Amino acid sequence: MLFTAGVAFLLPSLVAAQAGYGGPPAAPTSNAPAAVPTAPPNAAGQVNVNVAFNGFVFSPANFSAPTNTSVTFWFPNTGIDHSVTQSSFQEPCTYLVASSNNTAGFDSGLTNSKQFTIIITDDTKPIWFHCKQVGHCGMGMVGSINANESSPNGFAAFQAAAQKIGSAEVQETDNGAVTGGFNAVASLAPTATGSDSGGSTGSAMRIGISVGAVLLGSVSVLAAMAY
Ligand SMILES: *[C@@H]1O[C@H](CO)[C@@H](O)[C@H](O)[C@H]1NC(C)=O
Ligand SMILES: *[C@@H]1O[C@H](CO)[C@@H](O)[C@H](O)[C@H]1NC(C)=O
Ligand SMILES: *[C@@H]1O[C@H](CO)[C@@H](O)[C@H](O)[C@H]1NC(C)=O
Ligand SMILES: *[C@@H]1O[C@H](CO)[C@@H](O)[C@H](O)[C@H]1NC(C)=O
Ligand SMILES: [Cu+2]
Repeated sequence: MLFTAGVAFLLPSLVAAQAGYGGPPAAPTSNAPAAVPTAPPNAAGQVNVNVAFNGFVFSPANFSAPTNTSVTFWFPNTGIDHSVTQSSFQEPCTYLVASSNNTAGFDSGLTNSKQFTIIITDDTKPIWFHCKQVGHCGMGMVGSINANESSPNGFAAFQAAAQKIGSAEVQETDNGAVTGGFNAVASLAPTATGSDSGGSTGSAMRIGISVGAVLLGSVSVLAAMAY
């Protein structure tokens, strides 16, 4: 308890930002919406991505991740649904389906207040994705994993292609979550944020995780400040 209070004293803004895990809702300290479950710091072999935490963007939107990395997308509860929907470089705002064998990309479906995880299965191939909420992809709400910026098919070119579609973006059908995918696979539909801490003691565990995340967050903030 004293320890937690000490952390809160040192890091009031981080504590407020992390309150979505299980603490009481915090008053907004910036124009970020209140009670948004923000992505915790990355663990080994794992990357967290914020979905529209502050503006209609994935954050980070472009990164590399070795095979077997687990990538978890954190959806806010701001009243606007978003998705993580696999696409192709050629068609940034269109769900990827291979008509030849009827194989489909991963898709969280439009959702909020959830987390959605994909596992990288081939880090030698780029993975492209977008938000299917109509208008968002055209505004540049797209992302890539293991894209090669030195090739013609980099993230910058992908996002520019999405923005070129702009308001001409076509509304896609939403059939809910689709597991599977190309070069990265989802094995589960989105789950409630924090539900992986499990069971009837979940709430207490989430508070524990939250404090741990705040401590880790403070370490990375301090590390970042050192540079
Ligand atoms: C995208 O990520 C890759 C891999 O980390 C990096 O090499 C590239 O420079 C990034 N592209 C942009 C536009 O930031
Ligand atoms: C990925 O995980 C699978 C299953 O554990 C393992 O067989 C494979 O060797 C791993 N690949 C890499 C590149 O780590
Ligand atoms: C289906 O087609 C896609 C694209 O051509 C390919 O990447 C994938 O491996 C194929 N899947 C199967 C099961 O044949
Ligand atoms: C990235 O693309 C460039 C240009 O096409 C190519 O020379 C390079 O080998 C690629 N890098 C990787 C890691 O695939
Ligand atoms: Cu969106």
